[in-house]
Amino acid sequence: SSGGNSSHFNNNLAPGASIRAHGIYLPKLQPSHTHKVTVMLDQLKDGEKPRPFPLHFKGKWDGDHVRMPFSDQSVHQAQNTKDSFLRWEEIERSLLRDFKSSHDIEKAIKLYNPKYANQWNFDCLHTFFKKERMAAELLHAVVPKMAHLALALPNLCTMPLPLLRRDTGFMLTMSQEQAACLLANAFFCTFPRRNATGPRSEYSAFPDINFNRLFEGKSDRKLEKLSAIFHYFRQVCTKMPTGLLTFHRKKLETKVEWERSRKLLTNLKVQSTGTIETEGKGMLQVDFANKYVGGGVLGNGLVQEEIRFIINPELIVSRLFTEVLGPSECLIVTGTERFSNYTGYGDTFRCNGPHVDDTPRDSWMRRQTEIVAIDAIHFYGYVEQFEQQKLEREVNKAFCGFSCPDAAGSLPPVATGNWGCGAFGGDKRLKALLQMLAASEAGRDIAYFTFGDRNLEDDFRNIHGFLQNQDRTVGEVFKMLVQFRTILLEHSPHRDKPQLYEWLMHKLQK
Ligand code: AR6
Repeated sequence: SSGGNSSHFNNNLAPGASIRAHGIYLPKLQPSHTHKVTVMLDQLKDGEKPRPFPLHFKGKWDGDHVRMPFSDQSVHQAQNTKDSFLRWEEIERSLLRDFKSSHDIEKAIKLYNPKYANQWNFDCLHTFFKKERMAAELLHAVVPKMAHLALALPNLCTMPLPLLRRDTGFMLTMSQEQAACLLANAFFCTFPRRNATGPRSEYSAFPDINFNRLFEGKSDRKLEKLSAIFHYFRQVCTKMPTGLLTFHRKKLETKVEWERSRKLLTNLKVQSTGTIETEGKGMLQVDFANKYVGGGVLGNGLVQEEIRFIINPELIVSRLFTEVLGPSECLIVTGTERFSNYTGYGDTFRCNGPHVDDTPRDSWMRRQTEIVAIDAIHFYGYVEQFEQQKLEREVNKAFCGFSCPDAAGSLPPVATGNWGCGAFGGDKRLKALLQMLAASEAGRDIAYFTFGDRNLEDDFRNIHGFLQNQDRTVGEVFKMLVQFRTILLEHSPHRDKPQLYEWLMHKLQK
């Protein structure tokens, strides 16, 4: 095919210039063999909580579904006698207590997790409640409501939740209320079989979901995270949001032959100020993910992905059912709401009060916030990034995230930035080009946020303009990247290291 991509941006739009709202046509929401919907569709009403579907729980206790804590198969063997207890009954008894201090939260959780009573510590949670100005109010007004929300699980999540397994394209649509209920259960650590660690545990290929790790140890980062988590629960326990969320595990179906692609480059807007989540409103927003989605969100991690999961906590629900991502897979989550403001990054991250999200909803009642989790390769050196296999892996991963072959209408731009170039050690200039190729192949423009890097802003804008003016194709540029490795390997250590963009411009000068 030839180029002629329709584009959202004029080349090099001035910062702040407005971009056309996208006009994607959404088909009617209906379940299929690859799309589970856990609410009653014929009774959806704007502003009203969706009703769960089916009316009564149909149990599934197997390797294809989330093992629910209220299942009658979730039992706990007493130590001395042969008696067994329904774990859910213990959970109910335990959570219907008075929470006088954070120690009662610890006691409650340990009661139905006796195996871990000596392993888990709740030091961070206790520190949080000691420091928190609103501690008393949280304990008497919010925590009991969270407990009730957790205990509503058998009535709210009546459909067995499929595990989104490796290499299966699958969609799961649920209500924000169901997500809140699942998160309340994660907070109170009720999910069975999710605590064992080690390669042979049943869920070793899944991220962890119970919150115990967030409560332990001494960590200023976790204190900030807890603050955001309680913003979320305070909000949903006061006024439950009424929208829907979709989790879509997506796999690249047809391989792109990158060297042969004749697509032209789409448009780019690059700026050194702004963030993906704020300035990228209405666009497809990239999550610089771990293959275990959410990465260290329940531990000490606090970079781009973890921050996003903490301010949009409904993203954390994906950890319940999303198996580790394979090399050409991604997870797209649509509809999550932001509940916290923040400043800083990493150690300087501060949760800065509640956030009111007024993002409009689409015809599926989802907030129009589409986030795509793509995990880059963790690199430790420069040259290896240009190995053809690795270039292909990265560009395929990005293309899996950006492409939307069935969409009618023009796709919104991709809001991204230095994907894979922080914790994962990638080279920004290379990753910018690879994402540009993936977006061009997918026919979408890019809004690229360099996160304060002014040189990158100029350099990327220049090289993109240069290539676009010459009508260079995706295939031509990709081939040049492959070639650059030879240049790197051949260059004499006594001379300056060849610079990717300079070399490209030199080679392609017409
Ligand atoms: N908007 C735009 N750019 C940003 C933003 C933002 N909100 N936040 C950061 N950046 P990093 P990775 C820029 O390190 O290298 C997590 O633990 C900033 O320049 O989060 O792909 C995951 O779970 C930053 O240096 O992504 C994975 O385990 C750069 O983006 C791992 O980190 C990269 O952000 C992924 O690491």
